[in-house]
Amino acid sequence: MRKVFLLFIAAVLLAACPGDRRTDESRNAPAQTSTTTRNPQAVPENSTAMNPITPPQTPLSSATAPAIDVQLTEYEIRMPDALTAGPQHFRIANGGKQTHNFVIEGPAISQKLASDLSRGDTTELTVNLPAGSYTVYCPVDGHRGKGMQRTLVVR
Ligand SMILES: [Cu+2]
Repeated sequence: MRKVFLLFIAAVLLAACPGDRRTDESRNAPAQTSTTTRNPQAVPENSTAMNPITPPQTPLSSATAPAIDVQLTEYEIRMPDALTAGPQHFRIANGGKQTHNFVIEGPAISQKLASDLSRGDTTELTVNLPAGSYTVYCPVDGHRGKGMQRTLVVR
């Protein structure tokens, strides 16, 4: 019986002492782990994730945003009436049945697609447009006189 009591007391003492140490350790441990886990996970990963994302977005948006859709049909050219001066990127699609082309003539430039667009074809043309009034038309056959001509104002 005495051995049992001694073991019981010893067990209580052992349990009490580590219990105090555990509380001391637990007070220090969570504070260290929380600060150490927050620093490497939250701050550097977010900062490194933000850095590579933002630089590609700027050149992509600046290169994609100015794209101007142009639709060529019988016998009409659908595109904006006014544009901002500077380099403009046209995405020209032949949405009609016949072959078409795209000419833009202005104070300083005259551009034409190197080859005609067959039905369903799409091509892209980048032109640096100074401010002024431009004429856009289709030079194929008599398309220009049938309606494939319009005025473009660049400011
Ligand atoms: Cu045409």
